[in-house]
Amino acid sequence: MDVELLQFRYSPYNEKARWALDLKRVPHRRVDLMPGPHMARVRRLTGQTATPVLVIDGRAIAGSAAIVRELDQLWPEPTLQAAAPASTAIETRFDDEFAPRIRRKVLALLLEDHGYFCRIFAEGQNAANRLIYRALLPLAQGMVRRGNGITGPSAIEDGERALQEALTFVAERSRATGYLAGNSFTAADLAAASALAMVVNPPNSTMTKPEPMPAVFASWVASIQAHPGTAWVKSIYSRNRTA
Ligand SMILES: N[C@@H](CCC(=O)N[C@@H](CS)C(=O)NCC(=O)O)C(=O)O
Repeated sequence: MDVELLQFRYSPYNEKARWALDLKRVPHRRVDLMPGPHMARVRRLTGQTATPVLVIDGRAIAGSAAIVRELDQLWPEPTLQAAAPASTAIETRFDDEFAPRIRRKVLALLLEDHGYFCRIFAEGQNAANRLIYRALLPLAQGMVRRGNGITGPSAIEDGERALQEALTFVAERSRATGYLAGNSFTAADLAAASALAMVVNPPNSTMTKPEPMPAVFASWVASIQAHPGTAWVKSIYSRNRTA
């Protein structure tokens, strides 16, 4: 089978798709898209603009949950129990509630440093594309804010609240077995760890941010390092994030 992932490098939903592909050892290609210029290509394939998009033998699948389900059917081992209600409920909570709220604060802080924003989101592009992206960002940043619901300081404060709620949720929920749904790694763990990786910044991973991080972002990352939820994300990454 020919498998191609159209992705953004630093995105929780794209990380979910990458992680599922890696876990199941599915041979595939990854195409890095830049937020903004990605729209035409993704819309042509799927009728909407969000990444990740997985193309299997020419058939495009949009949405991380749909992708993980499809991968679980086509490559059942190891199972992510992507269709099991206990796992799906937690996955949906992270996909639809926690990740978008946390992402608002992440993007708002990153947009304070255009050089760093471009370094992150244009990584892997050629020099010309990087230059164009940097030049367009002052114009495009309004679109990024609007598209992600960054309406003002209250949206950013809410991102912090969501992060704390989500860290507490995983710390408590994983206490019994080390996992969020049952006693093995499922789509719930995949979604939660990928969402929290935006701020936990697990080392040596596809979500590790380039150094040096902007000071404000670095101190945010530092502020949660002692949280038991952060310890859970790091341990899940070191145990289950096979590259
Ligand atoms: N519910 C979707 C959300 C995907 C999403 O929000 N993707 C973002 C990146 S983090 C994106 O591609 N945004 C650009 C756009 O929507 O045009 C999923 O699970 O895949």
